[in-house]
Amino acid sequence: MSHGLVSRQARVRPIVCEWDASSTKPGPSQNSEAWQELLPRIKSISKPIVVNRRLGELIPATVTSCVSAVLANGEVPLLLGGDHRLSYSSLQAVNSHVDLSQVHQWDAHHDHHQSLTLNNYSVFHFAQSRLGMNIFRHGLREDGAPPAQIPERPEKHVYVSIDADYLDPQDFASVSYPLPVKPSMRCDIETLLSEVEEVGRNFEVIGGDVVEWCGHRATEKEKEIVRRLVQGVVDCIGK
Ligand SMILES: [Mn+2]
Repeated sequence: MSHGLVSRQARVRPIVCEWDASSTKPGPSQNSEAWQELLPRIKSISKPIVVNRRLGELIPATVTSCVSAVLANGEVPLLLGGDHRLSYSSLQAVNSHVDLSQVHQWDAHHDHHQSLTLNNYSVFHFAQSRLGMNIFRHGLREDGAPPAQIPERPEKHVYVSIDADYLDPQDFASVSYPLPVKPSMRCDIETLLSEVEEVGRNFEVIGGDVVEWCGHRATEKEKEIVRRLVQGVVDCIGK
């Protein structure tokens, strides 16, 4: 452990990766400028690691290496995407550092489709079948999700994965795959932050990601929502 590099004020290390690993609709791949504009306004966060998009097909492996290095340094990784496929790269690293078996996913979709390839709509199918993770979902309104499994042992560490399309498209439209919210549901920033906070109160959050945001076409109001979201996640996972 290199304690000299870890300050109590800033335990969270952002890893910016403006790349769509598998999305057919590009959007979150153009996020570098949006994250660059937003990160200086986030309190208690370390200097970001920016994954250079010229690495191309090597990016998923690079993300795994970066997350692993951040954990080895005693910090908490926060991956800022990019698309949801990248969460798998982060989970692979986290899974090799701690006994992790639960992911909390905020997302309109389950991203748990059976597919021969690992992509942004099969990522949690692979996280469950290959990494043995239980996925606990918030804000889901896509049909056909497999039920969450009851963990066999008490959870200690959890990972939080936030897809920006969790948010109600009436308030937040800068995503590639918006889904309307059902009348019985509330998927606003306040609900999201209170659920993240509750997860943080009950478990040690070992890492997280915010993905699928199309920052390049976000309004100022939407950028402020994402700023609050990232700050809330940082406050939760950096304590
Ligand atoms: Mn989604």
